Amino acid sequence: MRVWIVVALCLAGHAMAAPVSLLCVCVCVCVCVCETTVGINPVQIETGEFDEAIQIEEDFPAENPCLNHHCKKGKVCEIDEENNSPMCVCQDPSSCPAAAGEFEHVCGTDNKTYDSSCHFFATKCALEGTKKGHKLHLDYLGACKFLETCVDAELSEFPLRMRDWLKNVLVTLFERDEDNNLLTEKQKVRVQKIYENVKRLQSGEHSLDLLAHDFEKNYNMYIFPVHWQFGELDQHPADGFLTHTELAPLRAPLIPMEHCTTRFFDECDADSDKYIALEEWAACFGIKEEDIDKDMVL
Ligand SMILES: *[C@@H]1O[C@H](CO)[C@@H](O)[C@H](O)[C@H]1NC(C)=O
Ligand SMILES: [Ca+2]
Ligand SMILES: [Ca+2]
Repeated sequence: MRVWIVVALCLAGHAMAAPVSLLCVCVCVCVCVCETTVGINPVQIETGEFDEAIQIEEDFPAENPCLNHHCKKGKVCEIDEENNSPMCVCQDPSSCPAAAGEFEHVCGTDNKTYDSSCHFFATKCALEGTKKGHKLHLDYLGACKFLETCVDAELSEFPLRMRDWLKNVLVTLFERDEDNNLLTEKQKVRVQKIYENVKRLQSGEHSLDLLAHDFEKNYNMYIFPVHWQFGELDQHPADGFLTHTELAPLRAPLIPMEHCTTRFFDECDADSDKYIALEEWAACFGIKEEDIDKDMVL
């Protein structure tokens, strides 16, 4: 049985022009359990790939070296005719599948809308080696739009809601886990403690005062969720630092809804070295230095 977890979030922030800003949080965690009978049968996929291999073998005497040769986003495999070896070359954006709709659009840090992330990465690849290419990143999902500037008062509210959200995501994963192994045994033990705490806030909309109060009162409950999210993102490579690319899965869907996202993560990189270290990450979520534990991330 294969399990896909789609953790979709909507942290909808409605910053009002009025002095009091109303911010609401809504969390939707969808767990899709796709049985092999319902989803794509892996055997079928393998057969399909095999068919392709046979076809290519008709054209090339040796096995296609591009089979099983992985190229990073924005690149495709081509065979170097001279020595019949695979090489990754920039994908032509026009070879990207046409976007199925506006929801596939992405906005780059150049504030240009790209039809899809494929178009974006292909374009970025063509700029490889240039200063422009180095600075270009996928900023957020959806077409570029006007984002309000994040003022100090709003910025200070961001970690309150984000912390609460992280805790709720973990608890929800725990509740749905049963035997799906969404969490490791070690992680489960830690979440169990949060789960069993009846004083925990129910997910949903809370006033910022309540969130701030809960953080003070139940501080220990927030330590693990903050570490856990860091570990989920720090994978390529898992070195205790988050790059822009590693942070993207969290940032990209959040920015169109939370206009403080960019400023929050920029300032989280306290020493401005473009990497968010675990210490920096924990600090911007209000976790005390003595509670930072590298072992909790693994
Ligand atoms: C980015 O593009 C959008 C839509 O074209 C525009 O409304 C917005 O003002 C631009 N933002 C910046 C910072 O230039
Ligand atoms: Ca990393
Ligand atoms: Ca840093």
